[in-house]
Amino acid sequence: MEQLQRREFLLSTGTAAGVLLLDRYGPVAFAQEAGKVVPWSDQPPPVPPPAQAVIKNLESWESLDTWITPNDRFFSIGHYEWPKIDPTRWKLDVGGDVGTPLSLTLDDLKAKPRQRVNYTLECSGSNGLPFFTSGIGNAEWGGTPLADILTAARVKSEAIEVVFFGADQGTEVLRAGTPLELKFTANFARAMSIKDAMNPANLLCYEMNGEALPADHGAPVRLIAPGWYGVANVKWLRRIEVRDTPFMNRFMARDYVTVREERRDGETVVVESSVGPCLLKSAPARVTLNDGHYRIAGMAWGPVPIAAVEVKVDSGPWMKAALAKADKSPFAWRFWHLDWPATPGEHAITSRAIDTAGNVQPAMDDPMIASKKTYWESNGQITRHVRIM
Ligand SMILES: Nc1nc2c(c(=O)[nH]1)N[C@H]1C(S)=C(S)[C@@H](COP(=O)(O)O)O[C@H]1N2
Ligand SMILES: [Mo]
Repeated sequence: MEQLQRREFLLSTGTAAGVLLLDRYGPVAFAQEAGKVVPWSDQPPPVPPPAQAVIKNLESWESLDTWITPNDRFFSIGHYEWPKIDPTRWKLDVGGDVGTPLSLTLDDLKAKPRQRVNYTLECSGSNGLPFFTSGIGNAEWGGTPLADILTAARVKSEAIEVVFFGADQGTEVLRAGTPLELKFTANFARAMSIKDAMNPANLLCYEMNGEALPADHGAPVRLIAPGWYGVANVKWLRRIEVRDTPFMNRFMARDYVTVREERRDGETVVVESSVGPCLLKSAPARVTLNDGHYRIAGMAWGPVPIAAVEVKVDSGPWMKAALAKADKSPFAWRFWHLDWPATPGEHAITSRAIDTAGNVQPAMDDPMIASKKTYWESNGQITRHVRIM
């Protein structure tokens, strides 16, 4: 990765070094805005101690300045323990409603066809809490297709879901503080419909940016589910269980649940939904000053390809940003920038993404965002503040 960082270039739309980087990643534009970063004046507070056990390695938006996020600068989330697993003794069991249960070693998986995908992984809590504003990174993930493994296990016709269990465990408490309090030990797990699990993009992943998958990112093997929020990408995989009833653990049905008030025929309906596929979003990442010229730069991503990004300064009109060349992967973020003739003073900078289906990233006062009670799936437009001297 070190060598990669030294060879970062401007986008093809940039000035001096408008170069496409051709290397083992293929023809991918790497973006780093030239010039000096003008820091945002609205810096997020530090991660408070209780959350420090869950969130590691959170970088500021300003420092997420490469199209591929290097492994050592990629945030990570662990809700229970952070297991260190001996890969030589590790096995992945595939069982439940299958005709042929499997038990696979890392070498078994590595002997199968290898596939790589550029996928931007965002935690659904990102931008939902004051201190958690950049839970996102883009990597090239490598592994073997999950669909082939499920096919080999022969999923039974009555099955409806695939559950992915991590090796990490923790204590769960229900009805805390009441006479009916229940405590039990559970593994991290998430479920997917058979159809979603069979998506050919899903990987049993053991490589991140060409290196062995790091421990904090789920070594030896994790699920990579392109197009989904981070929580679906179960790390430290231990067991895959095919089931004929819905799986309703903490990460499907208690936490990582979005609670929203929706209007239906003049009535308010409270809708509780499990965090699922990622949503259309963009963020202003940084303002740079180069030779007297200001530039606003950021990223846009979502389930449908990005068609445009617009930027608003203060209460001015929406202005079209220049989009970087699209990567061949539909799951990776796109860099964008806008040259900005800034005037001295404090300014508010907002971006919004528009996808090829015509969807627009919602404003913060859009009912989809404003009527949301929980901090998950916070894809509302982000406003940052900057002071120009
Ligand atoms: N086993 C396990 N997998 C997990 C988690 C976890 O706590 N345990 N956290 C999930 C969440 S909430 C996110 S956002 C992503 C983060 O992936 P990363 O740590 O590689 O960035 O991992 C997901 N996979
Ligand atoms: Mo997450």
